Amino acid sequence: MDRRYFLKSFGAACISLPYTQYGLADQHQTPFLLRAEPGETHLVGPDFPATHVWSFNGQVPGTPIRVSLGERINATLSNHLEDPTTVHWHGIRLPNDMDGVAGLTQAAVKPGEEFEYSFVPPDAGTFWYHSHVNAFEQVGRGLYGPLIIDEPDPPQVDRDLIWMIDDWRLLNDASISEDFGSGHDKSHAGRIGNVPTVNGRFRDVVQVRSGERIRLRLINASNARNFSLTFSDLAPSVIAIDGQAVTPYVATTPIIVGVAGRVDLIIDMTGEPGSRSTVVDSFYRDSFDLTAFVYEKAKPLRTEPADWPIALSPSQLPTPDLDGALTQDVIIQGGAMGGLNRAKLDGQWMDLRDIARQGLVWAINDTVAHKLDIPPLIDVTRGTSVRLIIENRTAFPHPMHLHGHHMLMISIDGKPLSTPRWVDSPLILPKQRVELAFVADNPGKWLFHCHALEHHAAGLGALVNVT
Ligand SMILES: [Cu+2]
Repeated sequence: MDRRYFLKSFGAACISLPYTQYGLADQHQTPFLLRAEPGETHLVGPDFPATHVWSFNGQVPGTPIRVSLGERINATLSNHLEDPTTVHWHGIRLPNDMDGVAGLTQAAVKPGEEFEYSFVPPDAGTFWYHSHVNAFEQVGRGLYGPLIIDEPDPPQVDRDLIWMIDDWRLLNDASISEDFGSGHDKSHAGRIGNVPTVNGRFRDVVQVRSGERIRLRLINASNARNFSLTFSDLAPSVIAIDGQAVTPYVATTPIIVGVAGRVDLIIDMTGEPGSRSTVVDSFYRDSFDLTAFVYEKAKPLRTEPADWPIALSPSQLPTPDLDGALTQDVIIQGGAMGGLNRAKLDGQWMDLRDIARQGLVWAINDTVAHKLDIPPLIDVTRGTSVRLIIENRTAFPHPMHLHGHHMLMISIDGKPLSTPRWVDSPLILPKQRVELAFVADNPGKWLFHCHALEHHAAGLGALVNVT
């Protein structure tokens, strides 16, 4: 297999006309039905065979679930796969027994069985849902979809678009490479693929009208690929990160969308009719065109950009008490070139080479999380403010996802952020030291883990217990 085949062979010249418009039809029936089932989809375009995927409702991304803030989500997961599965509602502060982590918050749903999820999301914003059983394989095969909670007072735009970005490792016949969870992926950057898609399409484009204002919701559903996006001559304003409002700012540097992260943008389409604006990723050494906006030839919708306000209502999250907070160091160790020699497995110190024989290579505070019934890293009573000091002593970035809560990012490498921001999946770069804080106000045992899915499978996780 040539991992660069698709990116090399189908360069920018290939982006011309849309072969389908990136469209995602919302699901309106309630309860929402999520059939986990095999399916086929043309990820790489009509000139290639369809790719055999696992999906929610036969499509990748799965059907968007969209409700208004305050509305209850009732969703039936119906498992038509040959493997057990669950649904995790990423970024939603929901009751613990609805969190969908097999073996921790519920039993995995067996083939032929169903599970009813029911909860009222407390926050508006851009979220997603995905399998939480063997996620490195199930999410990698397509078991995910967007989850949008609409604000009562959203900023006015002409169109509200979702771009669910994924990264597939395909063979040259467009079939999925079956090497899920390989030792190399576990110990290095995770499963980095060769076919980056937007809404399940490689190198498709989106048609826009000059002058229109778009809200663009970026969701990174990749196993392990992070994105750093530029929008050529456009000047996107960031209005939310990980579903939570930020004070709007015009992005002057590339927009980082780490694994599992979300970024909401407002973009005025300022290009000329008939022109194009390319969206380029440059997170890794080789940059590539992810997609492009292609302007219709029609005359501009408006000549001056709209002057409508773009700020979202501020987040309604509990503010942590930094002075009274419990401080917890979270030292991420291991992996290739990480220099870790020994770690604890089941409380026993072991040589990392012996641990690696079990497919485990990462640790937090010297402890390898190889199963879910490990002693919690943090064990607090409800309402406790917790300050996390995460130190990445490895050679790879780690998107660290905390379930059931949002965390306030306070500082990076000792430098306080001018405006702290709420996150649920912050990307911690190699050698970085990031300070976060949250109020542990949601009772239950919650996963806190690297969302580079192969890293989690290889021991990079911990538990937070709130009683
Ligand atoms: Cu990681």
